Amino acid sequence: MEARSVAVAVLGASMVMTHVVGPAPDVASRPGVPADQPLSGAADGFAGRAGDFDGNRRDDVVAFTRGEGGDVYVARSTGTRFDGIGDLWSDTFAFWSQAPLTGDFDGDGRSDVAAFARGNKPTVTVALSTGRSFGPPQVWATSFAPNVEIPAVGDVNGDGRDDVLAFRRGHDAVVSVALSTGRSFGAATPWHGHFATGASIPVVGDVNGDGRDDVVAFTRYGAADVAVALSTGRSFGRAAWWSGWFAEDQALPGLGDVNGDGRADAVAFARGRSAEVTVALSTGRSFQRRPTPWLASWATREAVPGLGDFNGDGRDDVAAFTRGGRADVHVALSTGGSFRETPERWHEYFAAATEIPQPGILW
Ligand SMILES: [Ca+2]
Ligand SMILES: [Ca+2]
Ligand SMILES: [Ca+2]
Ligand SMILES: [Ca+2]
Repeated sequence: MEARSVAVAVLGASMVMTHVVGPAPDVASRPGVPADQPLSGAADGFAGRAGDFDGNRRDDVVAFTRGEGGDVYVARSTGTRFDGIGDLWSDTFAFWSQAPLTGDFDGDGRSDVAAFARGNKPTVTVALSTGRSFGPPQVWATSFAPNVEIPAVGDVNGDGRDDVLAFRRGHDAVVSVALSTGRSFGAATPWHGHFATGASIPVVGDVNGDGRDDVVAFTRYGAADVAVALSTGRSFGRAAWWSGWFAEDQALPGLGDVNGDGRADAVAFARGRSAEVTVALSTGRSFQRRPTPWLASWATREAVPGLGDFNGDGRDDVAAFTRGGRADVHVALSTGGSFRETPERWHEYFAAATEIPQPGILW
């Protein structure tokens, strides 16, 4: 409580990114998203799913200050809002421009956090949830997601423990996986030789509902193709087109089971002028040919959208983090056929300035 109050006071005084800006990132973590600049463009980014840090089956939100401070705040869902304003769950996690993601890496039902350093010292650090805080940072891998590879999290072999993925993209678009043993990540293993090429955006989710997370690549822009490679439990199979037109231009793509049938659906946040949210439900073999608008305007301007089941009804909802000086968090709950915005904000001060919220699609 105290630490957060100080941050609030300082932020109110200067209205700038007080506890994010620090000395320049060291060389090792430099290829990541700069800690002291707004996230934008298509060159680099990452996206994470929601975490349930206290294990009560409602997804919560987390914010990483990164930079020099490495503070991590959690606000737990009550089902109608995110509770708490100073809940510091760690003060030594995810520094500088590391990419912070969530996942249940030890499979105890409570979500943990992982930080990817990338660059030329590609360490992956994990802090396990105790249900009330994150434990000490532990190095779970020393050579995973090097350089500018895109990190992601998912349970690709379906054993109940989340694993880590790295997408190389570009021409040599290898997808690497390191399986969780519950105490560390195993060796990086190629699970696909050519997936999410060029500047495609990779997303991880269980699109066919078999309990193993699959990989999806969105080309966006004028092509707006969507490719899927299903997990066999040991690798990702041949890529198949699941949609010929979804998430065009600079729309931010995500995956979430928005209708609660056990299969992850495709969600696109247009942002910009229209800011529409479009859904293409998974049939288990493809995404619906005719995507439908589920919400007219969401996550406008620079707000960060995210997906998670915040009220615990089994259907994924959408969040929007305004960040900056306002730092509001809004939620629109899934009805199974649309997203309905709740009249009240779910938090009045969370993920301020350029803090990284999760769940968040940060491209
Ligand atoms: Ca929870
Ligand atoms: Ca696993
Ligand atoms: Ca679904
Ligand atoms: Ca829900």
